Amino acid sequence: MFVLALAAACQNNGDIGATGLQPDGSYIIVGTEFAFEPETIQIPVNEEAVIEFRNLGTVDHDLVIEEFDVATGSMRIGSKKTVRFTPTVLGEFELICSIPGHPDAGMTGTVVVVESPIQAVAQG
Ligand SMILES: [Cu+2]
Repeated sequence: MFVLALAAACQNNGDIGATGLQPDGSYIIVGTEFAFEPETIQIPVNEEAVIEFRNLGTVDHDLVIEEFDVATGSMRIGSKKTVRFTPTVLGEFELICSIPGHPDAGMTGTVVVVESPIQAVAQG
């Protein structure tokens, strides 16, 4: 049972490409109705974080991390945008799609700022 579930999860991951931490140290976050993939990312403190947000949904979405003044603005279907910021505090911070109704529908996530260096976690 567990193996089957894992295989299904990897297959889904393949459909939208590899999200989360990339080999170059940047991150990819995908937005759909109504969720972020991955829902949680870990980034090292005092290092520039580079996050590419891709809207792979069927309506407009955005990505906002209020704590770090990050906001992509409303993003059209199929578009992507890269944001950069340097966190200087440790902790867990909310990441949301600020379009009305979307956070309540589940478009929220968490940015965890940790001591660097962090270990790459295998995806999928
Ligand atoms: Cu949204």
